Amino acid sequence: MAAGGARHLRFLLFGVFCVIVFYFVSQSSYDGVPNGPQNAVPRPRGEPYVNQSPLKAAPAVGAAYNPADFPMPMGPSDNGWTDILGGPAPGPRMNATFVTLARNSDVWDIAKSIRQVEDRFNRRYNYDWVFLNDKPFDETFKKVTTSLVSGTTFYGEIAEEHWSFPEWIDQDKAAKVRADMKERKIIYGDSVSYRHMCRFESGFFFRQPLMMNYEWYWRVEPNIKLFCDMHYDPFRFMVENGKKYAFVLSLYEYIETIPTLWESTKKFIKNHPEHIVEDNSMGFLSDDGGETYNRCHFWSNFEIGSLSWLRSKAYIDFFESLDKDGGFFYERWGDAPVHSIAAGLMLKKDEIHFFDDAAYWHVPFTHCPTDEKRRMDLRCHCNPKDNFDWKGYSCTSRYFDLNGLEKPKGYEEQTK
Ligand SMILES: Nc1nc2c(ncn2[C@@H]2O[C@H](COP(=O)(O)OP(=O)(O)O)[C@@H](O)[C@H]2O)c(=O)[nH]1
Ligand SMILES: [Mg+2]
Repeated sequence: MAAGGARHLRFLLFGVFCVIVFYFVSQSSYDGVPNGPQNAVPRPRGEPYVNQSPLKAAPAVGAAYNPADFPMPMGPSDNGWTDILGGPAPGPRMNATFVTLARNSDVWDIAKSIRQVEDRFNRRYNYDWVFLNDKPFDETFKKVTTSLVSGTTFYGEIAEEHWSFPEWIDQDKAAKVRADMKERKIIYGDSVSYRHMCRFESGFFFRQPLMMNYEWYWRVEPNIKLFCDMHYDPFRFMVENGKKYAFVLSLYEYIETIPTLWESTKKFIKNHPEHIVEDNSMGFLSDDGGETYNRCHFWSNFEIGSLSWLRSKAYIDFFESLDKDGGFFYERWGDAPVHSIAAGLMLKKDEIHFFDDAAYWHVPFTHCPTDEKRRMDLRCHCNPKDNFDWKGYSCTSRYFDLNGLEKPKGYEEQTK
């Protein structure tokens, strides 16, 4: 019994000794964990990226290590906080900006769009973002969007003359049209603001004072999705390949919204033959050499394009001719067919580009690259079954045929 008691006492003493040793060892290790130098500041936007991670090689999984050698960034003032950005892509930047027209109430929908555009592309390129509104932007809109954009943000209020009825519009006639379209349940048919929006996007966004600082734009709408990584700079692609206008989705316009748009276009062609280029895309717009419009257009909620082209005399003459005809108010002309007809007639066909890599969704259509390898390479998260490109209501097949482009492998299976 006595020998057993002494053995127990020895075990007890040994146990206490171990606990004390463990306590000191663990205390001394954690005492040394700095939470990053207190004077560290996050990388200011636009400044070169410096890899602030510790140089020590990482220990093997499960091996002992000193936490002080591998400080974790727990807040913006800690070293390594900005490593998550992966650092800006090397190389030149173009004189380009994102542009969004939005209301204050669109803030959470545009936040979703920005997050995706940043994650898939801009976090490594840090292009600016211009926001335009017919009313002043509120503090929440500015705060949220600025926190999400990796480039510099700018906020512009649209002048009244760019968001109102021109004096030659007969208000009674316009009101009757709206009432009639409401009756016929035409989408946005009774909306005044939608008409101002379409006229603004057709004729004024590219000459807003803030936009005059840039040569290239990428239009982003609230509540869109971008499904694939963009490894290269699409603005630079446009510049280096002589492109002026780029799209991802194309389709047929509702004829009820544009019954006389083509008549107005033909009048413009007659009055300004000097603006119609050879080797244009009339074959995309018309099946009978220009007699009638087949309603094909590029969907303008996604666009990458040249602002200088939109500011050219040719484009401005076209917009002013349409604006005088009044169809933005007497019908419900959309900016998509207006931009598309202009691009189709005033740009050479090889100046229009289809951005297959920019996999994209805007309700209700999806562009998802047909080629499986491309989807894997670009870590796309779209379902190829949703791809609209080769369906009957898309005009993208026409664009491919007109330009002699080879359709991607497997497109036939996506036609239904
Ligand atoms: N500031 C402002 N932006 C608008 C207004 N109406 C539409 N927008 C913007 O114009 C773009 C197109 O409008 P949207 O409602 O998405 O039209 P849809 O895509 O044709 O269904 C979006 O970027 C909207 O945020 C408006 O009255 N004021
Ligand atoms: Mg939209």
